[in-house]
Amino acid sequence: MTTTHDTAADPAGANATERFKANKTGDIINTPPERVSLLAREVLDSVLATIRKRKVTYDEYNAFKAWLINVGEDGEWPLFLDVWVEHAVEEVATEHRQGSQGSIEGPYYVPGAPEIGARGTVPMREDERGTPLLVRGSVTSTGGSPLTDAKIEIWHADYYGLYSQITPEIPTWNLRGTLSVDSEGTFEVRTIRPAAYEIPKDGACGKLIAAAGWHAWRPAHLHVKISAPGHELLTAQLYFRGDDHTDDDVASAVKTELMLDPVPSTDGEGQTVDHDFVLEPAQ
Ligand code: MBD
Ligand code: FE
Repeated sequence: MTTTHDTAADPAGANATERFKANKTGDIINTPPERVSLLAREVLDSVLATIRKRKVTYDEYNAFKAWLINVGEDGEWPLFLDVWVEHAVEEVATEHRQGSQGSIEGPYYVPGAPEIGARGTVPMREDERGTPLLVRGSVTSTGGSPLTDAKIEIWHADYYGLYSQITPEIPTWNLRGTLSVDSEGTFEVRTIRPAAYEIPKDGACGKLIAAAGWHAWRPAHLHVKISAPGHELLTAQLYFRGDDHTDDDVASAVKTELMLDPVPSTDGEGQTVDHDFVLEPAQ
């Protein structure tokens, strides 16, 4: 990556950009011109409305132009979009659902995490820091039947708020795993409680946050994707009741239905929580 401005941005942003290019097609060629025209026109109109209403100056316009260039140079378009825009797309995409609430995917999903069965521990370092956490539950269809072929992908940050494959020098699949539920549709996954996550502050997104006087925090969260044949993919995040920033997430992605309330484990150290997932039959 070549940067032509003076910040050396956290590699997390650029790594997320590479991931996005590897995972997605994201092409607009199948969108009819009328739709492109409508969306582009409305977005531009809302920008123009703000310029007129707030009497935006040339200095502000040029600062904005320089900042947009920086977002690209820092590889932070996925970070920017997933933090400030994705939550509305997720809301619209899932508003028809009767099943479990979803939340945004965010920039750090990697497909193909190691299989750990129906009762497993996510890959972690021998000295992985953090409170041990056991999450157990079931996957059912909205009608109530267990989905015995369901898979649960889980990924999350470590005790320091860092993700494998995004921050260098963390083992490749650290705190990333894929569960297959058992013949009753139930699962148990052992991991550690992640820390709150502060989005990188030394790139263009951080510049915006500093310039606006905002904060960069997301509450601690577990990311999940639950899939089963004949059902809509459920992408969600789970949060912890009472944690910092559950009510002022920079990414606006917290929902009350996604809040966990773990209790001390009876069988030893750490905490346990039950959480079930209900999937929508595919349309
Ligand atoms: C994250 O871990 C995340 O989940 C989101 C949405 C944005 C930045 C980092
Ligand atoms: Fe995250």
